[in-house]
Amino acid sequence: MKRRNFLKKASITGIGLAVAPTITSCETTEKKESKKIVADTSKTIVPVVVATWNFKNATKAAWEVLEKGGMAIDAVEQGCRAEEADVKNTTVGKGGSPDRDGNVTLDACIMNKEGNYGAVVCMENIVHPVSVARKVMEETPHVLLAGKGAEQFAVEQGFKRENLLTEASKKAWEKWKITSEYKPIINIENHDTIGMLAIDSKGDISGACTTSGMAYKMAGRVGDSAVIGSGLFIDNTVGGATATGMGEEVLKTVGSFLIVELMRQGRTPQEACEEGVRRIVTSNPNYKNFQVGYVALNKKGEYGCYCIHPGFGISKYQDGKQIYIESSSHIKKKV
Ligand code: SD4
Repeated sequence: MKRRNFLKKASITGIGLAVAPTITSCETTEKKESKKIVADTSKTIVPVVVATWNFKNATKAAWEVLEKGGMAIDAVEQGCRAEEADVKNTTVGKGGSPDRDGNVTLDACIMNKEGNYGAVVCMENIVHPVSVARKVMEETPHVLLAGKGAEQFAVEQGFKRENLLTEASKKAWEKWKITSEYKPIINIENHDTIGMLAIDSKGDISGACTTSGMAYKMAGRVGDSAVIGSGLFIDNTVGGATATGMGEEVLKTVGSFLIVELMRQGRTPQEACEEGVRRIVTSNPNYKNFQVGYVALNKKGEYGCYCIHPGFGISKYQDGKQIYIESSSHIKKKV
């Protein structure tokens, strides 16, 4: 089959409705209209972008790149930048919650269709770590820069230094300090990290992930989000996966790499995400006290998502339409 035909846009309506497999096995409830999304899965619908959580502005920004025929790598960078600049998101970029000493430290990575990867960890004072990660990928012989070195590189590349601690995040931190006993927080509510996967009209996939990490973490703590294979993994022959939640657990199971490898072996994105979560809950009896959520997208444009606790979901922009999809979860009721 000709590549162009293979990638041809398909209609969401039509014969496929009779077959009625959902485009994903996620619980595909559209929140606003509360209707089931069904599609003809025999055809591929590209371009498409999916992201952790309900990030409307981010998927819109990514879609604006994709609909003009832009590359997936540009789409995921632009999408992640939208969250990094949003001071209301306390888990990403400017306005992100600081560590327990009051310093905002950011982790971000990006991975392209050639399997190249760039990342920064524990970087301060720069609003857009995802763009610095891209510079690491494209302008250096390295893949990962940390701390002061990452910040210095960013400044050399023309990024401006800025205070990332907003009045609101400073106030919240000061409040936390009163009762915290200086203990880093591990809970299921500290979320809103963005992991994003996109396929462009050429059928190529890229991904990015960006976070300020766990709120009030220990100084120097690095989570999964910027670590290749954990918070993100892309293989342009298979698809991609990304993670949100308790980074330590994702790191220990190399979650995103695992999910991509499972898809390579024939699992659907949904099955692969479920297995990724299963690895964590079977090895950690404490799993009720933290959240992990995965999103996966294969090269056919099929996606899946799964998490430990209810409350996780993914945003998607495809075929000019934006939707939010609630994820099914290992634990069925809120604990
Ligand atoms: C981390 N995985 O640093 C990140 C946190 C996160 O939504 O995803 N929050 O562990």
